Amino acid sequence: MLTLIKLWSEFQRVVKRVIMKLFLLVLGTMTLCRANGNSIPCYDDLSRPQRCVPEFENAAFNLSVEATNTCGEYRDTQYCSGQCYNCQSGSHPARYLTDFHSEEGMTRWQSETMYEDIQYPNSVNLTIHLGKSFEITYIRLQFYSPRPESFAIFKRTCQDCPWIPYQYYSGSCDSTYNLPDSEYVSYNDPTMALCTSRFSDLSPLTGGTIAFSTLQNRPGAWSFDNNAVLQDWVTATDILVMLTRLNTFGDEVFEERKVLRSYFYAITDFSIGGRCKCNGHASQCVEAPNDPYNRLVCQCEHNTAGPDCGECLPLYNDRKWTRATAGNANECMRCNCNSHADRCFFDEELYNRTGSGGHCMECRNDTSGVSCEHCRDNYFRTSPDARCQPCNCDQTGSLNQQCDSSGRCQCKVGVGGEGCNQCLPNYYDFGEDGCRP
Ligand SMILES: [Ca+2]
Repeated sequence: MLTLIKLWSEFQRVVKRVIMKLFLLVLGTMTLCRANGNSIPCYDDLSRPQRCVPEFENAAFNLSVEATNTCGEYRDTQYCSGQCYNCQSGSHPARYLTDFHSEEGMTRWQSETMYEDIQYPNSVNLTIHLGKSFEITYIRLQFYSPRPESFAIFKRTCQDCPWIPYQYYSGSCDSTYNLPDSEYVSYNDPTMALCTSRFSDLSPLTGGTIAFSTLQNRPGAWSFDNNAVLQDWVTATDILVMLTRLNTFGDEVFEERKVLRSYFYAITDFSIGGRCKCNGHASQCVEAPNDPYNRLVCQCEHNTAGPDCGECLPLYNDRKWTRATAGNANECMRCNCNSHADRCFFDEELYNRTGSGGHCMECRNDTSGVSCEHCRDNYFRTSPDARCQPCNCDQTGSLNQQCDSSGRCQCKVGVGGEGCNQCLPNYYDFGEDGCRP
């Protein structure tokens, strides 16, 4: 019986270990590879349009990170962790934040130490430019050093836009960031940035992780599809991590060189989980053609266009551009311009009146009208398929320049002839008042 119990518990241990290994494997591939989670195609098996999304990926993978401070960057410096080591240029560069590394050979970025004066109120910033807007699910940092006493994550949505705080982590929320220590998001302000003290302990001394989930505990997240405020909230083109204050044992007050050199920021991995933002109208993002900055663009479907598929193609504005939802692809609809125009704009008033909002622009072939459906002023045609021709009504002999559908002009009294250009028989004195009998 005893052997049976032993065997059973051994079996359980093996199963647990296998499950853990599998879990780590999945997690590893998710964070380390840029391409992984499934994309959804923009058309179903019957070629009907449906909401589509690019694959879920680590958007930070292999991207360069701008660090305002890196150990050894300008001259060799020392850091101590048990014994002391040299850091020289290239020892712990910022690219090690987003590189591919194995569990055994973890590479890390590292800052200068407190000896070089990086402690609060000085801060160290890490910035990643994603190259286009992404919808961010999480931002994760894996520390080699203890997690900071205070740091913050910001995002912005364009190159010149202001930085918007996502989350503060601090053992001193009140004094460092002037915020309450809270994990509660108010219904009235679903995009407020919180400050939490939960992840700011000195322990673990190494290997601590912090993951910020953009939608966790956010009111309205369950109806994300219809929540424009939260859709904006998860959107970012750049991410900034501001390392504000180092965690210490308090022994730095003695200003002993070796102690000061034992305090620094070091991060092994900086991941950003999310999808390239295409508003439900693309299943792939690709490098923009001929772009010197290697920026990405969506490969737009559903007759949409723009880097984020945020507008309709020029001839597809018959209804207002709308983001795709789970229930509706909201594809852009072609305007009816009778083949006489390549562009149209969405005319809300026209849409409300007729259910079709496409207002054609720059009608060709002397046509005019919201659908280029009739001839422009002072032109005529004999049938809807015929070409529009000029009326050529005589300036002097015609009441106006517009002719009827057979090209007949309206002549003044006593006037006749082609385009009202002469007096009728038995009339004379062709002039501004017509002809006299
Ligand atoms: Ca690394």
